[in-house]
Amino acid sequence: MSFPKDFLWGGAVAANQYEGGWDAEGKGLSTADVVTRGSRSQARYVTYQTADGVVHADEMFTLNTPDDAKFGVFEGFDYPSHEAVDGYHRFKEDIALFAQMGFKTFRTSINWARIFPTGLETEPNEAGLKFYDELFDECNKHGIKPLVTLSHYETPLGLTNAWGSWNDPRTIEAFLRYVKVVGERYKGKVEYWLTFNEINTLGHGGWMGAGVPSTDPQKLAMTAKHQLLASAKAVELLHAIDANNKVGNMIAFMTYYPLTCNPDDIMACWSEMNSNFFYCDVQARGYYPAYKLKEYEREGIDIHLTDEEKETLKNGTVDFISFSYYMSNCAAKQSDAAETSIGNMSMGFKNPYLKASDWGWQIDPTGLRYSLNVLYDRYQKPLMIVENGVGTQDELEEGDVVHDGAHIDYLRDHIKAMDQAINEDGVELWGYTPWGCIDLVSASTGEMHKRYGFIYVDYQDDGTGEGRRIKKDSFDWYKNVIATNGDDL
Ligand code: BGP
Repeated sequence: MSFPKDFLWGGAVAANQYEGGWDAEGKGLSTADVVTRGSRSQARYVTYQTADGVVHADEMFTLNTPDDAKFGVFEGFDYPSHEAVDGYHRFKEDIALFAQMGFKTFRTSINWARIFPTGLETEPNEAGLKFYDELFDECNKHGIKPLVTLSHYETPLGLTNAWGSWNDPRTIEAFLRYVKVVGERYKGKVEYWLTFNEINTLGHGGWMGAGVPSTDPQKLAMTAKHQLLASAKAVELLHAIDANNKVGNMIAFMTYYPLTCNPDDIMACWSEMNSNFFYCDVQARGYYPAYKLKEYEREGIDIHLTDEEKETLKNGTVDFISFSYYMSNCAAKQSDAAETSIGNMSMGFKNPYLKASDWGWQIDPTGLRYSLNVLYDRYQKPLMIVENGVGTQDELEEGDVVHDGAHIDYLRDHIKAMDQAINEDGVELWGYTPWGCIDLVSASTGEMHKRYGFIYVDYQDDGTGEGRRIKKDSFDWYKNVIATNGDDL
């Protein structure tokens, strides 16, 4: 067992799931701020009003709103991102706890709407910039390198209301204005950047990743093109601002296995894997892959890719590839025999060899080793695992203890798989930031009781609790993992 000497152990959160302070000090609304709480059986809804004055709440993943829809916050709905776990006021306490665990890096996002409240302004909001100055200073003070996602499901809502957000190419310019401001402001404080969180979720609908209230394939293809161009330009821009900057992409890697050795299932699996690879192919290789262009052609989709845009994609390839990994799934052309399996924004068939979490996500450490190899072999670029973990319902017991053995078991097995990928297979892996290192609001359900953290936060789904931070059993376990650089699991 040996991890590289300067391996970046840490943890990850996102602004909208961690900070709260939704309207603090000039912050505008982001797309996450109009998404209601859901539950395991009830999906999350997005709120908006139509010209006739009627308020609507439609399902986030299948959203197709009328053209006159204006998105906003309406009374009578519960919006979990508004308070989240109050990181906005408590980040110093939290970073001190991360430092106790020995974090080398901390992944969080900048909430774009703190800096440009509607996305349309030409001058940034100084209070928002100052907040992240303090946050990054606090990290650096403890020797923790910030790993910053520029866009993690929190596009300024003003862009959606003005012109349909990322479906419109003007959003590329708005984004680059923001990237320039934060790149220059945090020069010397932030060296590791990620462009769009899980950019491939655009394959499942436009709201979460892009604030586009549509599932129309032509619109989603244009939205994807605009984000891919913006990502490439952001890479160039951040390199120009500081040659030390390292800029990565971020994809949700949903490993698929063929359900059977039926060649039709192999092809179904290949096609599912391509939906993982497509965005990464463009961001890492600098051009649209042939299989995607043919798919667009078949479906009558035209993305009007110009020579200049091709050049932009070529010049803005990423320095490293980052991804989230939670689970694997099986693919089949069709199967009446197997049960379906849900997952991190993916659907598939159940794998009889795997167990699943309480939320049905199939647990598969070997799938992580496989994924690391597949990605490294395909792109030959350094990798970072920037999300990994299992959501559980943890109990705060008397005496302020939380026995979260399920987290420890999950993470231990996945770290072993990383070790094998590095030491037996030769994969270059820079770092590991397990998801929700402190409990936070779930992205898919908005619930508090789906917990990933090393640190328990005593907020409950009904909004009760004081937000106290309590170390779980996994806190000391992970501290020791980092102290021994992965030798003692
Ligand atoms: C990823 C997102 C995160 C995060 C995680 C866990 O898709 O990037 O924001 O929340 O999944 O998902 P959930 O919160 O739904 O359990």
